[in-house]
Amino acid sequence: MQVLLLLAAVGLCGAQYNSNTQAGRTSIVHLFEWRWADIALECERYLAPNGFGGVQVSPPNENIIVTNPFRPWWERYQPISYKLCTRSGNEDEFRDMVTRCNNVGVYIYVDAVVNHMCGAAGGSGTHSTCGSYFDAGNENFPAVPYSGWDFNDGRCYTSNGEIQNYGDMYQVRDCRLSGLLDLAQEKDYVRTKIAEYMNYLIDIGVAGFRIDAAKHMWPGDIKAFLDKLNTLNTRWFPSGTKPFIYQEVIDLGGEPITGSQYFENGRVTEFKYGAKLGTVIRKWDGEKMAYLKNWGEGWGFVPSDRALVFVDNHDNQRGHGAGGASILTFWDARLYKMAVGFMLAHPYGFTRVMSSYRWTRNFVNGQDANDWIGPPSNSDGSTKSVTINADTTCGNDWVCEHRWRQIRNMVIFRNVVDGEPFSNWWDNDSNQVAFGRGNKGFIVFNNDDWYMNVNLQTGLPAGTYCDVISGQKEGNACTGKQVYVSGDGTANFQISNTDEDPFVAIHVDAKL
Ligand code: QV4
Ligand code: CA
Repeated sequence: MQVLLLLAAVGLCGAQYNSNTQAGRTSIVHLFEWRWADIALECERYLAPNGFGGVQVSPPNENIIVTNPFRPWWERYQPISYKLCTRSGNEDEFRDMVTRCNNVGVYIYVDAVVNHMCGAAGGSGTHSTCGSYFDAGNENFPAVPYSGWDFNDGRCYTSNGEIQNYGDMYQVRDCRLSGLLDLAQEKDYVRTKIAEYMNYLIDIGVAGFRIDAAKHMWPGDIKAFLDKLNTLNTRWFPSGTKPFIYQEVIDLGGEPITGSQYFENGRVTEFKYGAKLGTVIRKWDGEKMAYLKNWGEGWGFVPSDRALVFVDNHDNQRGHGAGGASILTFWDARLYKMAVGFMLAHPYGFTRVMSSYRWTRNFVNGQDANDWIGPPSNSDGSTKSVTINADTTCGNDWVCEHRWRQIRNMVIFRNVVDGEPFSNWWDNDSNQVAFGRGNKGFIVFNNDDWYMNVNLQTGLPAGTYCDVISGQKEGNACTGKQVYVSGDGTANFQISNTDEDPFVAIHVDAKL
């Protein structure tokens, strides 16, 4: 009995690593800067029918309005209060989105910006997305309320109050990140305000959180506010379910702050993943796909069940944050599809797909001077809706990578092979590689500069399979290439290095 009580207690306080996605749904998509009304529609018309498990939404809480430059995307990382109104919509629209997405089994993950408030130079007034008054210079945010006592100034010892040296973990946690007013999470009052905000969202029905700038908070302080959280809304989730937590900790090695310091709270973003995969697929630094044989922990990544993985994110697709030039994005579509395909086929980590908007880049000395440009918007700054073209792609400069056939079909592939082991690896000691997932799926890449023609053991039952990259199964036919698996599980694969997409993927749900 005592043991049972103890286990129950551990269960209630313990960290949340499970994504809370429905069984058979294994990925989430970040619908960066989308309006709540558009996300609700997308859950119903596209994400649910195609097996997506959830959506990471942009920060829903009130933020500063920045007009110079005009309405940059990053103004949403400068909170003014925890009221739910932003360019994505108001509280009613947020509630409607959560309800409608949850009702079709696609869950909502909120980007929680709780390390800081707006920048110190944010001024005073009501230039905020719900019109709440604030005074950044005096650290006064009456709509929370937070006042000067609630910030870390007394704990930061750098000359200008900024983080100056990432080699000093005290600075990184207690000083200002890019001038952003740094909240004192060691105060119970601040912990309580953060937990009240998160609980408000939990009660509406969200399934988890990305913890923004987790690296800039002490793991124990994060634990303290997470311990105050409710379990999820029982209208959609089993009673006692804890929110999924993934913490943004950029750990590329070489700093005192590591991802593993945050495991007690939940998963961490594994930034080495996209940086390395981009390097390999670009064939930089002498890398080749054959080296991916031991991808995952073998590359020095955090354990698979502690990792949230992605090829690119909203920061490093435009040169912010970490990863550098190797990061693949929709701008390099051919290589990007291969990278996302590899990620979704490989068992390592919990996967997040990026969905972006297009902007006009302006490279000055290798840096994009337009890295600030916000979402497609009207002249009054309001965000444009996501229109859907006849061919199912998106209009109004929304890229909708998650709707690209190759990516969408690999999201489905990952669902089909869920739980199956990494198997039947093959490589040519160069950039032609293949691997399977038990007897459910198989994928083959040709990233060399010559034709590929090989017979490989797939592990799959005999039959004719539709390649889900060049097409898919529709009715009783394939719209793209076909692959014939013989009785011994082998199949012939021919992939030209000049193919639009030089990779092939088959799985048991796309068998004729
Ligand atoms: C400017 C100067 C500062 C000066 C300050 C004075 O540059 O030197 O001290 O004014 O007030 C914006 C501007 C930045 C400006 C700052 C404050 O870009 O120039 O400082 O506002 O006004 C996003 C953007 C940032 C942006 C921030 C807030 O990337 O450029 O800053 O939003 O609007 C590290 C962290 C990691 C972080 C990553 C980008 O470890 O946690 O950098 N990633 C997350 C988010 C990211 C977000 C933040 C954290 C902050 O993913 O999108 O930053 O919430 O690696
Ligand atoms: Ca901090």
